[in-house]
Amino acid sequence: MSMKPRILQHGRLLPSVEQRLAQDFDIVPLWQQGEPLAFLRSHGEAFVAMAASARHGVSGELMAAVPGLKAIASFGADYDTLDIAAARGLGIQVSNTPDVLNDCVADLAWGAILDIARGITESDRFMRAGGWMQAPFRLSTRVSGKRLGIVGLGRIGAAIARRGVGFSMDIRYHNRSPRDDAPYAYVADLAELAQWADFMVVAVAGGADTQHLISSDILQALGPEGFLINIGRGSAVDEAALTSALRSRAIAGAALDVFEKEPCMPMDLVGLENVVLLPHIGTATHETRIAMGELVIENLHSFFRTGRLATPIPIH
Ligand code: 8YV
Repeated sequence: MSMKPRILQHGRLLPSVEQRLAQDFDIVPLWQQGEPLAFLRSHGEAFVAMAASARHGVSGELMAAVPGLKAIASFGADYDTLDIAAARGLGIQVSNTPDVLNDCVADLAWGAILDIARGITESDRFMRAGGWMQAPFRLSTRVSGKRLGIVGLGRIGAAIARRGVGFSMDIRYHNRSPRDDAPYAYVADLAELAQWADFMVVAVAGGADTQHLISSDILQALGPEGFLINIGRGSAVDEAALTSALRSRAIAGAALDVFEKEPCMPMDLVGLENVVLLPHIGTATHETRIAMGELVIENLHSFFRTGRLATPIPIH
């Protein structure tokens, strides 16, 4: 009999992370057991811990089908796809993988800001199509020294803001409440921040609290000179309103790493030049994905050693 603690794994992880998990734990991959709920009805009692991923999420129904479940270690910073209320009700601890991904997500946010303002991928398309032979590329928009509005000054938002200092940006932010450790001006009214900002970066988590926070009114406030960058969650932006704002040039442009119904996006965006489209790659570097995997493993070890996860999600 294996001496390794047994873990239920829900959803695939990076192959290297799965290999590392298998070194330390006896993994039972749920997706290989036929119909998950039927499998759990007969075998659910064998598990106290689960490795999961923000991409696949964990429903309350699945949690309830594992009667002895005490801990879920999820791969990803956000946990909008996990039924946290159900976990609380069932006495299940949940961990995420915060901090280790801040830098790479913030780097990508800056790539997106520079791209949409300076037309980097657009000019790449222009080069490949032989456009330079016909005429010089269009003029673009300066970034340095402009106004940067951060929606959601959490750990990722703060990493984005710090980089903005290097670009001599004037930085303000909107949050549910001001942060006393932030050296940037707090703007309580999101529409006011949008009106002020040249570049507005959305770095909020998903879920009911932020659903369509960026509404058609906020886009109107951002205005025809303003750019929207979203590296948080697609659900935070009203995508239909954004698509029409981009089409009518009610805003100058957008760079999007996240969408409402991934891996789909509104096909109307494909024909627009004033949008940069990215396939949810904020955390997708070798280094960050490995660090996220290590943190999942650390959480599981901590749970089996002490009964507590190492990086439990914050209690709201
Ligand atoms: C992806 C993310 O969800 O950490 C997050 O919240 O958005 C990303 O890391 C990742 O694919 C997790 O599976």
